[in-house]
This record gives sequence, structure tokens and C-alpha cells, in this order.
Amino acid sequence: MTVHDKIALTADDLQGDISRHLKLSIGKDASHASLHDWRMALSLALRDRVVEPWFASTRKTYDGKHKRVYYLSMEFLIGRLIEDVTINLQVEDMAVEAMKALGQDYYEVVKEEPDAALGNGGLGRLAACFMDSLATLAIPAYGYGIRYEHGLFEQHFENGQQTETAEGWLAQSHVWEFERPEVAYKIHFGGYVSEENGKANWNPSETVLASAYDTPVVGWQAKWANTLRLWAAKPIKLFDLESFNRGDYVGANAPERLARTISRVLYPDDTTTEGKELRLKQEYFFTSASIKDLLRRHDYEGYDIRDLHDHVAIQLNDTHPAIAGPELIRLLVDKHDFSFDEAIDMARKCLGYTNHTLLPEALEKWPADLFARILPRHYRIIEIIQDRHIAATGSDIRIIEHGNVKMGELAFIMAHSVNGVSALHSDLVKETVFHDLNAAYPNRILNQTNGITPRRWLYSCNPALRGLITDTIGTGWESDLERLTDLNAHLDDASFQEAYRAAKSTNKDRLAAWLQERSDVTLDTSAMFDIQIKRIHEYKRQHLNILETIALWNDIRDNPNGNWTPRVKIFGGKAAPGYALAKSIIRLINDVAATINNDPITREFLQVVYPENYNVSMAEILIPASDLSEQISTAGKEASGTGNMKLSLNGSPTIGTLDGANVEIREHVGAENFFLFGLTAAEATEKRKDHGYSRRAIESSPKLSRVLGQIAGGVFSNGDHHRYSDILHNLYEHDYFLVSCDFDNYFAKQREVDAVYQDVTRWTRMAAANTAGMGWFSSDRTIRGYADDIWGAKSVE
Ligand code: F58
Repeated sequence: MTVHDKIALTADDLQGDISRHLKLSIGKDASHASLHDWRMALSLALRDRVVEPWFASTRKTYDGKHKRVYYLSMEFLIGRLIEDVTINLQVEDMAVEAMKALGQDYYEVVKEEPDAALGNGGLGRLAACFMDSLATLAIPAYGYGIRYEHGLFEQHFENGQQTETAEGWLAQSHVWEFERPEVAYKIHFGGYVSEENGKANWNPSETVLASAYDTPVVGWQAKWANTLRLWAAKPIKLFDLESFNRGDYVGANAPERLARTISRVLYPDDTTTEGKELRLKQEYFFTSASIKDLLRRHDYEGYDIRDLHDHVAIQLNDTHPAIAGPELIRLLVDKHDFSFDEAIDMARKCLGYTNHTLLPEALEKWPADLFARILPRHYRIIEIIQDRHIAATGSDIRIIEHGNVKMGELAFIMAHSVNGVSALHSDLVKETVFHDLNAAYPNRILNQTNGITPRRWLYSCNPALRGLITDTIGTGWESDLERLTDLNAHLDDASFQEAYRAAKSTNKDRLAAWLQERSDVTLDTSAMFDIQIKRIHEYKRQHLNILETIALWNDIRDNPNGNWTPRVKIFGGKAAPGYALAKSIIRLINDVAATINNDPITREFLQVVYPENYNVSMAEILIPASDLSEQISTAGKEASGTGNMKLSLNGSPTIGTLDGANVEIREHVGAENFFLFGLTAAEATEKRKDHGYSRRAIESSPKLSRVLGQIAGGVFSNGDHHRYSDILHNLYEHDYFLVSCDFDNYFAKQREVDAVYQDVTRWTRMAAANTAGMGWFSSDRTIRGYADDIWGAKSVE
């Protein structure tokens, strides 16, 4: 049975459904319908076809008594959904045809959809890829998160500087979701704990409702569909009638305003102290609702609470939902009469924890007094967990220490398994942040190297390459990505190479047209497209890239008749609003772009572009068009990276350090197809002991000294000598991220890239070898790893 039989669809049916929804659900006549109306109608028609597989999956899970996975994540960076669904249902051609018959351009309609940007970066996008793979593998699962009213801020550049405005994806109705007013839980905060007959009783001072909204997530070829359940905060009392009647109209709305604040906005970072309380409330809010929901389901299905771990696997996506442990214990002890030992044991059997960072500033901790004020019962439970942990292991690691509650330690101690997200990162997790806990709980730390969904990150975003792959090795690779190794037999075949180049060229043309339309910027599509797209952070070293760009500019100006390889340097990414140095780096990139792009001497060889507001949809245009992938973080600092995987899969060799998953990418695509440079993680650690290393490195590099001198001299800031003193001071005096030490090596490696790029055959082979070698990085492989090693969950097939 084909997927089309299964969902009973022809282009005619789809056309009929779209027309019907336009009229009956949207209330518009075709002659007056806007692009937006057509999008709503198309989305609803597609959503209809997801419902059957969704119900069928729920029934099978229930009937077969299958274990369910609960993926708790503060972030799900899903992007647009129309294409996702048409691809997974395999109805793209039909949708194009149906819309055409209705006088509409499917691709224009698709572009009208706002991104669901409920995440900051890699961690949130990983959760979205995991949802796709869980559905594709038919593993019963729920994603649980927050239905933020405002997703990640929109980024603008004013005089090259980042400014932010609120994002408003829910300003239009979000047709993919189903509101579940009947599924709502009371979530409490504050108050005090009393004791009655030896039982603790939490008397909270504040209560809000967590109300569920479900989005079906359909897998490849609609074999299975899971649910993404997002919680919105609502007041228990909608309206204060008494205040209203007194004429206090503002006060009358206070309960609603207060409650809604909790799901109002996605935190762009966790570095600010303001709003800490609100963030803690957000974390508890969605975690508590999710735990209550899964317990209710367990009970509804008639299972014994003592068998919870046989039916439930809860994965904590970083520490944000780490309160899940204490919350589950609280419910087991206070409501189900478990002893503390039994409850701790049960919670641990259900919980897994994924660590995504080693950066100390990103490891969550809460002031103990704040924590105890908002969650008094949980605070007490954490003390008990800590006591039992110390008694059982003799470890001197504490959860509450120096006036802080440390969420990493809590998550670690409460999970039966803790994983890092690349081989190197997992090793470093053992050696550094959780060194002592690893000794106390040997074998608890595992590795699950990240992955990406090939449906979105190749099939959907790169139709040109998709076509070539299918023509060359047939279908099946979409859900068995390691089949891409079959391409290896064709790497030296001239006609394959030509077709591979043609596909890349199509994608570069598409990017150029997009940029022309969006920002009136013209790109030379014969130039190398060199791309760095990710959040702006010192450890990711966008400044290394822009310093190298300036050095290259200098060299070209010194020798304008040299055999230069034309390059377009493309940057994309946002800085956390409170992260001053990252914002300076953005400004520097934009300033350098303004200078270089207007230089008639270098213009044909070098261009710098930085489109504002990088997001998932932009990534889908940039990634297929990339020739060179910049993965240049300081070794030991990028936990994994997933953009590195997307770029390499789409035929963009990496220039990179031995960091995160770069290490494994290089192993899979072959060292000869990867441009390696820079200190290793161990060398970086050694280097930092070498007092004054950065000044020495700068002084011994004529190129870098010259570049920094130009910046200090105001070459890129209209003579303003101080605009970049923060970056310069940082590089000369601290340079913890070793930009100065890696600079010369990076510059030299870039010139090697230039040379290889001129050898068209060699370059094409390299690019195609990247595609062929990347199959292992499918998130299907990652999810199988979690299912087997952590969750004990099975595919229902
Ligand atoms: C990222 N973390 C890692 N955190 O940096 C990246 O190496 C890895 O590939 C990815 O996770 C997936 O494992 C990340 O994206 C955040 O966005 C935090 C969210 C909460 C606020 C602070 C940033």
C-alpha cells in the first residue's frame, strides 16, 4: 500500500479539500482570498490527512501496551510546517497541482508561513529533528514544551548593530494545533509546607493553569504520528469581577496578565539575573504539567503506579526540566504513599538526562533562597535526594552548595543515564563537569552523537540534490541514510560530477535570487560561498572568521593581480540581547562588510554578506547553497554542532577544528575531505596555562597584528578608534577562546581551501564525498541509540 492509498488522497481530493476549507473554515470566497487565507486552507486540508495516521498510532500504542517516550524540552525549533507535512505525506506534487488549479503558486503560499521559532539554536532544533525521527521510526512519543506567545526575537541591523523586536507567530491563528481545553492542570508556586499526621502538605500561594495544545507530528510516509503537546499558562480565575465592578478595569485583568506571563516569551539566554524567577517558574510550569499528564495517562490505561518505569521513559533535554525528578518524587510520596527511597528509585528508573554544554555560565543554578521561596516542597525533597546520594555513595558532591541549587548535579543524580551529544563531548563530560559524579556512578554517562533529520535537511530543502541522489542510487535513502555510501562508486564519474555541480549551482542561484529580492544584494554565484551560520558566541569564533577576512582583503589589495579565488563570506546568526561582546562582533562583521564590499580593488574577489534574522527557513536556503562550512569553535567548547552535519550532508566540506561532532564528521567523510586546523582540546587547555599567550601570538603574527592595528585605527569605524576596544582588549588581554593562537593556522588552511577550490574536479569529489559519508548522522540513528541504550523503547512495526 502506498502512502497515498493510506491517506486516501489524489490531487483532485486535495483541491476539493482546500476549496472547502477556504469556504467553510476560513469563511472566504476564492475571489477575495488573500495569500494568508490560501495558506490557512491548504494547511487545514493537509492537517486533515495527518489525523488518521495520528489516531491509528495512538490506538496501536494503547492496544499494544507500548512504552512511551516523553521528551521534555524548553525549546522546539520547528520552523515551518506545510513543507514538512507535504514531504512526509509525499504529496508535494499534488499540492503544487491542486494549488495551481486554484490559481495559486504553492511555493508562494509556503513562504507566507511564519517560522515557529520556539527555540534559541541547536538544542531546540535537535528536539525538532528528534520528533521527526521518533515518528519516522514509529516509536510512541510525546514532545512536551511551552507554547510561547512570542518565540525567539526578530533581529534587525541598525547601522550594523543588532536590535531586537518581539516575534509574533501567534498573531495569526496556528492551524496545525488542536486546543485541548479539557486537558489542564493546576500548577502551584510559593507558599509554605505544613505537616499533618507525618505527611507533608504544600500550601501554595499562587496557582496557574497549564492548558494543552497538541500538534500532530507525522513521520516519513505517514507510517506513524506522535504528538507535540505544548502548555499555555492561563489564569484559574479568568477575570476579577469584583475589581471590575469597583471600576478598577486594569486590576480586573491582573489575574490573567500574571498567569499569561509564564508562557509569554522564550528566554533568549539564561545569563541575565532579571527574570530568573520567571524562568524558574517556566521550567517548573511545563515540567509539572507534563509529569501530571503522563501520570494521568498511566492511570487511565489502568497500569499500576509501581510499574511506571515499564511504560514511561522521560528524557530531560538539558537541565531546564530537571525539576522533573523532585516533582515526580513529590507526587509519588505525597499523593501515592511511596516511601522516599521507593520514590527516588522509581523516578530514577524513568529519567534520562542529556547534557548540551560544558560552559560553566550555561550550567543552571538557582539561588537557594529564591528556589525555596518558589518551590518550598521541592527544595526539601532536593535536600533529601542529596542526603541519600551522599549516604549511598560517600561522594562529597552536593546539589545545594554555596547558596545555590545546581541543576546539573540534580539531573545527574536523579537520572539512570546521562549522555553527552558527541564522542568528544561525552568524554569531556566525564573528565570535567561530572568528573566526581562519574566516579560515584560509574557507567552512568553514555554518548549519543547528535543527528539531523534527512527529510528536512536534504530531501525538502535541497530538491536538486535529492533528485540526483535518487537518480543515482534509487529511493530508500530518505529513511536509511547510510545508503548514501552507494554514491561513493560514482564520485569519479564525470557525468555524476557534472550533475552534482549543476545541483549546487541551482541552489546558489536560488540563494542569490532570494538575497536580491530580500536585500537588493547581488552575489557572484561563481564565487565560493563560504558560510558560518549559528548563534553568535565567543567560543564559536565568528571574530576569527572576520579577522581572517580582513587579512585576506589586505593580501588582495597588496597584490590585486594575484590568482585569487573569489569568495562570498556569508554570516547568519543572532546574539543574546544582553551579550555585549557578541553584539560587538556582529557590528564588526557589518562594518567590515560595508568597507570591503565598496572596495573596487577587491570587489571581484571578496564580498561579505550578513542577512538579518537568521532562522530555520533561512537555513533551508543557505545550507544547500554552501560550498564551505565554517566550524571553527575553540576545541573542547562546542558540544556537538548540528549545522556542521547539515552543511556537510549538502555537499559543503568543512574547515574546522577538532571539536564536537566535527571529529566524527571527519572520520566519516574522510580526513582528505575535511580542512582541519587549530589546537586540539588538550592543547587548548595546555595553552591557557602559558601566561601571556595571546599577546605573544599576536606579536608573532604580522598578519594578525596588521588586522588588529587596522581595527584599532578606525579603518572600519569611520576613524572611531574606540568602537571595537572591547574586542581588542579581549584578544590582547584574555583571549580565553584562543583566536590569536589559531589565527595563522586558520589563515593558511583557508589558502589551501582556495587552491583546492580552483581544481573543480577535486573540489566536486570532495563535496560529493561529504554527502556520501554523512549518512550516519541521520537523527534516525541517534534516536535508535537513545531507544536501545536509554529508553528501552521499541518501534511499533
Ligand atoms: C547546543 N546548545 C550546543 N543551547 O551548543 C551544540 O553544540 C549542540 O549541537 C546542540 O546544543 C544540540 O545538542 C544549545 O543550543 C542553548 O540554546 C541554550 C538554551 C537555553 C539558554 C542558553 C542556551
